[in-house]
Amino acid sequence: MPELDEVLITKLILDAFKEDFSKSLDLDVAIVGAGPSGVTAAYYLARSGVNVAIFERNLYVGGGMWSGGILFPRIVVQEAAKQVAEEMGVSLRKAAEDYYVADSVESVVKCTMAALSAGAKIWIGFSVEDVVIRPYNDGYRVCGLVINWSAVELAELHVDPVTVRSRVVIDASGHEASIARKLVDKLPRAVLPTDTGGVVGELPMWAEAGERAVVENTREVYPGLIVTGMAANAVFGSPRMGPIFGGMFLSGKKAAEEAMRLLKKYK
Ligand code: 48F
Repeated sequence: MPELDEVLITKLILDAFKEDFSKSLDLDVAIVGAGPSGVTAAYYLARSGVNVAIFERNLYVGGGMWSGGILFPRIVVQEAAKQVAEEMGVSLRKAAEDYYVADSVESVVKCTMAALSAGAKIWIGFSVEDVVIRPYNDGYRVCGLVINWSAVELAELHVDPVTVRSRVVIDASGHEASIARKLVDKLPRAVLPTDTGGVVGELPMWAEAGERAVVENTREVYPGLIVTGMAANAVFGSPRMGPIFGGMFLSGKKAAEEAMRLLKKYK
């Protein structure tokens, strides 16, 4: 066996990263966050042949799905979302009328694998710190992401970020709704279709209402920007729902459908 060459290993990593990452610089759809809603959206988009990538701040995917409820690694999925979960390969066990239970670790792995196998790209360790805008009608349209290494963000170093172009952006950043918030903070004239015109913030727990709302709230909230998952409920001021995940899967699927519709509009 030849001696292993550390410098060659380094070069192979650099070359492969450059080749693959270059393909994510000009996207149809860029998704912020690899939680259940973002990964589900990526799966349905990639399955339809859309060039889609997720940018995830953590070094791992899955967002809040790993931990089930209070670290008991099981999640609950209701009947309405059974088909979506199973399409991504998640095994569901009927636990009560209309309620199914799944292993949270298996759920993260299967949903992620479904998205990757369909052709989505997932970039970990990247923080999305801003969006790109261009004039559109009387205001602007979101048409890309401004990204930096999460390590740079954590170290609070002054390092200029880089840019990804994207015809549509999906904010799947969870409870933070970090992208919608950034937009209204930076563009005081940006009015979202909410009661306050801004990000309202999520309400306390009410599973039934939260699960219903998360699907209804999944939509374009500013030209080129769709919200999904808990980000959608945070934007519209709807309740949280705890460790029931059907709404996240259904919201991710709806975000993909909305993005497909917008891709016809934003050529
Ligand atoms: O929080 P998260 O899992 O969002 P979700 O898809 O699902 C919510 C559920 O997990 C659960 C719940 C329902 O059952 O209430 O909480 O709505 O995943 C959001 C991901 O986005 C990443 C974050 O690290 C997490 O993995 N994220 C947030 N802001 C950024 C980001 C950012 N600015 N840049 C990159 N990633």
